[in-house]
Amino acid sequence: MTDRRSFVRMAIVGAAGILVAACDRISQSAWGPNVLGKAEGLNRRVQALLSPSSSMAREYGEADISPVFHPNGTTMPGTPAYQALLANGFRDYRLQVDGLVRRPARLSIDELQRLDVCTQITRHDCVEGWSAIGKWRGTRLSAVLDHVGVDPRARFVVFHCFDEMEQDTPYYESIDLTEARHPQTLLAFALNDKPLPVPNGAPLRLRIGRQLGYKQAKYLARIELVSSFEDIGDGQGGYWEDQGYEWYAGI
Ligand SMILES: Nc1nc2c(c(=O)[nH]1)N[C@H]1C(S)=C(S)[C@@H](COP(=O)(O)O)O[C@H]1N2
Ligand SMILES: [Mo]
Repeated sequence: MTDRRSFVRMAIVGAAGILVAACDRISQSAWGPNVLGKAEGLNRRVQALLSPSSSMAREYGEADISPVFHPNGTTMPGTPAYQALLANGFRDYRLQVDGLVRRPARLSIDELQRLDVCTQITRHDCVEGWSAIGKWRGTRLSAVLDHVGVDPRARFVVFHCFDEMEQDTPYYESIDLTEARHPQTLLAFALNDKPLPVPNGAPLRLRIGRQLGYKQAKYLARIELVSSFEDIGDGQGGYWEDQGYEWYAGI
């Protein structure tokens, strides 16, 4: 157990080092290396770092990037709203951010690019039994939350997508605020140094490092801050969760 812990801790410190290199404003974040440094030798804090709420997903090198990032699920949303945006090269795209926030916003990709942008190479694991490593570039969700100001009553972030799985049943997902504020949680607009391709969720998708593929909502239309997801879809927190999948899909 001790060996495993020190191994995991080394992995965390290593991942934090990569983040320092790859990301613009990690030092301002409570997750930065200062916190890791102070935690050295302090059992309780180290314990907290090893808990699922604060661990880092492994980051990879350029050489590990999969030659093809296999698309899965929806690969071309057929809804008129999406088709209209696509026809105009997503120039009119705005991410709507609302619900329990102080300043609801409609953010263009350009505006998102002016917030805290970060690049990471992480592995995507689908329950169907395939994995792919991709290089994602995107805005930290924590920066978007700070931009709009989260109401203290909010507990979850719900991601509403453009694609419908059945008539009037759009894909959706949700995560709690701890996962939302994790430094590896991004709203990604680029994959492997190119604008996010349509099959992989253009123009914007969620990337969370530590959970399975179905949590990584593509084709983001709207982000809603809520205190409960009881009234959304069938109330289980996501399209696949409504079909019986686990809400917390840790890898
Ligand atoms: N909007 C939307 N997001 C989605 C899906 C989907 O069908 N629609 N499929 C999910 C599943 S099961 C996986 S494995 C990944 C696939 O991402 P990819 O197409 O980039 O490989 O997206 C997830 N996010
Ligand atoms: Mo998946």
